[in-house]
Amino acid sequence: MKHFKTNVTPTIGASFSCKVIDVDSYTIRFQIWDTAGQETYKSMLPMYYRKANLALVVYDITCYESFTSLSRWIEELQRNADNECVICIIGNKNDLEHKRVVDRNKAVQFAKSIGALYFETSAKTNEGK
Ligand SMILES: Nc1nc2c(ncn2[C@@H]2O[C@H](COP(=O)(O)OP(=O)(O)OP(=O)(O)O)[C@@H](O)[C@H]2O)c(=O)[nH]1
Ligand SMILES: [Mg+2]
Repeated sequence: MKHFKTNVTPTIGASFSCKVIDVDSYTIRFQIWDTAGQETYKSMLPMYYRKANLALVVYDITCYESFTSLSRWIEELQRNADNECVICIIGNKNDLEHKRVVDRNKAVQFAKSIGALYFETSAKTNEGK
């Protein structure tokens, strides 16, 4: 297992990675842009998601403010992204269940209300990978 780093620095601008997976007889090549969450980089965002097929909008289940700010990010996304873009909300850090402040059902309902998918993950334990 890869070592999970806790002292990571915030993303600057955006970073790119690629993931190839085989599904049945198809090979799917994901081109993934991880954009920076900091306000300073906000104006750069549309150039990364304008032609995107899928957007993963990640919040922290231990930080209520990250949940309430989802609607702001999603409005922005819907204004600029392709109509066909699938939106998926991710509740991350679910290894910290004891610190959870966002009720899972509430998050599921919110996702449903905007026609988004919903998953919970942990970048630390790889859950929901
Ligand atoms: N326990 C736990 N900590 C996490 C998890 N994911 C990220 N972290 C920690 O949360 C902090 C922020 O993580 P980042 O990956 O920098 O978050 P980010 O959303 O990419 O931030 P920006 O790059 O500024 O947009 C770091 O200290 C990480 O180690 C997780 O699943 N579980
Ligand atoms: Mg980052």
